[in-house]
Formats: sequence, C-alpha cells, structure tokens
Amino acid sequence: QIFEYAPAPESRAIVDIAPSYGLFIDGEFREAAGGKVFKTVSPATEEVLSEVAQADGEDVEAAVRAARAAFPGWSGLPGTERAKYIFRIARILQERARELAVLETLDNGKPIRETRDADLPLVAAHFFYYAGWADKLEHAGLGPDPRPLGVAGQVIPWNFPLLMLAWKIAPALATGNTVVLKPAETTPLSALFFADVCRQAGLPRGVVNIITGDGATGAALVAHPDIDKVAFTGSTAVGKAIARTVAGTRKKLTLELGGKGANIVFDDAPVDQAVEGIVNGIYFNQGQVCCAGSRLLVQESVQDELLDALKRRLRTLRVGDPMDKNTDVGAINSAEQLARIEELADSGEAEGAERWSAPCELPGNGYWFAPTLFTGVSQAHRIAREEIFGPVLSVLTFRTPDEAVAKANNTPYGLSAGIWTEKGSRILSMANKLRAGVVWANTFNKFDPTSPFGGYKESGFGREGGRHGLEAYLDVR
Ligand code: TXE
Repeated sequence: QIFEYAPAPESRAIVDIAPSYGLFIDGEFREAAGGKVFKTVSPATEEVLSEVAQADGEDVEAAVRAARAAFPGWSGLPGTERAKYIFRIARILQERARELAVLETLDNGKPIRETRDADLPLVAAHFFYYAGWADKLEHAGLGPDPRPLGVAGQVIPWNFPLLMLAWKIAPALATGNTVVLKPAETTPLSALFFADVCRQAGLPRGVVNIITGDGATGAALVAHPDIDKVAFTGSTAVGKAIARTVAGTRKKLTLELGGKGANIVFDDAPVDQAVEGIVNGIYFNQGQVCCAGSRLLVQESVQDELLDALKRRLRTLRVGDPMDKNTDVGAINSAEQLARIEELADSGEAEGAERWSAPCELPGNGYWFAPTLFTGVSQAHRIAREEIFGPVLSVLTFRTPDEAVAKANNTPYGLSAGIWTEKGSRILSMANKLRAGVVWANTFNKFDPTSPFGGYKESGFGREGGRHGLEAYLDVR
C-alpha cells in the first residue's frame, strides 16, 4: 500500500453485546424449545461475539402462532396508527445508528464506514418511507381497499443483515401484515437488537417475531402451513428449493436471488469517474452484493488506459480492520464464503484468465481476500458465468454497443447493470435492451427506498422498495 494512515478505530464500547440471546417471540426473548444454541463470531478476528438460540420446528410453530394472533389487531388499526409505530421505529433506529453500525460491523466484517454511511441511513430511510405509506394504501395502485395477506415468513442473508430486514419488515408492517423473520446464521445479532427496538417503540406483541437458526430453521418457517406469504433473499439454489416448497400452497412468494451484473464502460466515459464506479460496484462490501458489478465490460479502445487507472486506484484501497474508520475493504463474512471465493478464483486461473491482486497485507486471523481482478476472461469461463460474491472482478471487452448488450445479457441472472458514457441517447437505448431489474447510468450501487428493486430471469421475481414493494404484501379487493 502506498499510503500510511494513522489508525482511527471506532469505539467498540458503544455496543453492549450480551453473552447469549434468546428468540424474540410474542414480544419476549425466550430460549429455544430444544435448548440448542450456536455461536456467532466476528469474521475479522474469529472472536466469539455471543451465543444465540437455535430455533427448531416447535419454535417456528410458537412464532407463527404469535404472529397469527397479532394479525387481527395490527391489520385492524387505522393506517395512521400503524404509521406512528413505524415512524417511532425509524426514529429509534436513527438514535441508535452508531451502536447498530458497530454491532453490524462486528458481526458481519464489513467496514464501519459502510455500516455508518450506507447500511444504517438506508435502514432508517426504509422505515420512514414505508411509514409514510401506511395511511395511503388506497393510492398504491391496487384499488380502493387493498388488504394485507396475513402472516409473512421472511428469510434473509448475511450481506446486509439489517438492511435486508428493513426491506422485508418495513413494507410488511405498513401494509398491516405480521412477521416472522429469520436472519442468517452468521449475522443474527442486528435482527435481535431490532427486536429490542420494536419493544422500545411499544410495537404490540407478536407483530414482529425474530427466530434465529440455520437453513433447517428457514426451511421449517417457509413450510409452515399457516404462513400466507414467503419473502426470501439469498442464493439461487435455496430460492429454487423454497419455490418448490411453496408450489401448490396458498402462499405468495417473492424471491431476490443472485446476480452477475455487467458494468459497461465506453471510450467516452470520464476515466476517473468510471474507475470509482467500478470500485464501488465490486469492492463495496467485499463484493458480497447481489447486484455487484462483477463483470466489467470495457470498450476495447480504452481497455489499457482504464485498467491502468483501476489498478492504481486498487493499490490505494485500505484492506483490514473493519472497525478502523479508514478501512475500505473488510473481512469476508465466513470461512465457507471465503472458500467459495477462493475456489472460483482458482478456477479462473486454471481456465486461463490472468489474475491480478492489489498488493496488501492481510490480517493473520479472520477471513480475508485481497481485491482481485481477472483479465483475458472469456464468456465461457466460470468466473464470467457464476456469481462469486467476493471482491473479484472479471474483465471482458467489447467493440460496439450491440456487442456490449449481448455480452451483458449472456447470463442466467438479471439483477443489475451499469453504463458509463457521455451519450444520453446511448444510455436510453441500451437501458431498454438490458435484461436487468436495475440499470444505473454513470453511477453504481445507488439505493433508494423509493425505487423498486428485483430481478429478471434466475435473479428472482417480485420487487422490493417503492410503491411496487407494497404489492408483495397486499391483495387487491
Ligand atoms: O446462502 P443461503 P449462503 C449467494 C452467493 C453466496 C451463495 C451462498 O453467491 O456465495 O449464495 O450463500 C437460509 N430453506 N447469495 O449459503 O444458503 C439461510 O439460513 C429456507 C446471494 O449463505 O441462500 C440464510 O438465512 N431457508 C445473496 C438464507 O437462507 C434457507 C445473499 C441465505 O442463505 C434454506 C446471500 C432452506 N432450505 C447469498 N437454506 C443475495 N441475493 O444477496 C438456507 N436458508
């Protein structure tokens, strides 16, 4: 690394993590029926942060029963009353933002700069946004009196734990549904702190229930017969399994799955700006982002110039302690995820692509992967086709806009794409041809609660965010 920094550690003392946590069911924390627990560790240090209850079928049953019992009261409230609770949750999230950012960084491994400046502000923004809808549902475009579905079973991943919770819980509550949510097994803590936020906000018991556990817990939740709606974000393989479970039942389903986003850079794009967009696209959150710009499609004529500038920029990224406010790239979330990234990166080399990694010293403990890019990548290579979900960029080239569109669309996924060019007409014509739920122009990874987000093809179906996010939780009547 070419710069020296004085460490600027965020204070860990801001968050008080208990040695153990129960499940949050019917407004109270309780042990799992089977008495089982699992540990959650900090991926940056492998330090055990806490022990968390492992929910089984009996706990799922209790949580669903609590949510069902709370449904008539919650859905029967006037929208203005529901809005008050959700606004209160949003304000408490803002008040506790620093504490929650530290917690999320410890449990997930992502830099404090990101949890502080991206995750937590967006979490609060989603609750504010959907609180505003709670008394305006007749304007959701679903007829004069759309009705809530009932009990929502929600399963979320570990890459944005609290933000994925917000994407799922905020619209569900605004529309009058009650919730049982299962966070990922490697990042259970922020959802449990959110349970405490609900208590602080005086949310009626049973409206939000949090059950911690692994894939088996998630499977038991989505299979429960008294769930009306399943919302899942995670791997495409698990999404398909859930779709099979839900098929033929009364349950409604939305899936937000993997991606292999193309970031398309034309020769007229300002190089420095495009470099920042590429870095943000694939190294933000260590590339563990479903809509990451994991394929760079660069116009052949500017390839050398752009890659030189990109490598120069990657040499300046600070990789290391996520609690340090200078850190740009933190730890990979788990040993399993690190192994997946390593296996795919190795396949890139074995298949003949050229590997380059930013020179940096990786910490001894924890799960780390240096920012990496591959050149000489062909569309047939696994690193061009499969989601890596890590800080690994696959660089491909194109000559014409049509070739860029064809390559960008040559994937089973369809979540995101980015276009970098000065030509507005080109942006509009390409955006129409790209088969992706979100297309960014001259920016990347920009999120906003007012915009619907979701995939084409194997990236899933249904939209979260914006007015369209309400549809997933309402029936037209
Ligand atoms: O995901 P899983 P994993 C992709 C990414 C990553 C890969 C594997 O490519 O490398 O998936 O990650 C719960 N029924 N994404 O293994 O298993 C699980 O407990 C019900 C993309 O961590 O899908 C967790 O809460 N639930 C992605 C959640 O599903 C089940 C985000 C996600 O875990 C279950 C994460 C089952 N049978 C990974 N099995 C994105 N789209 O953002 C597991 N779960």
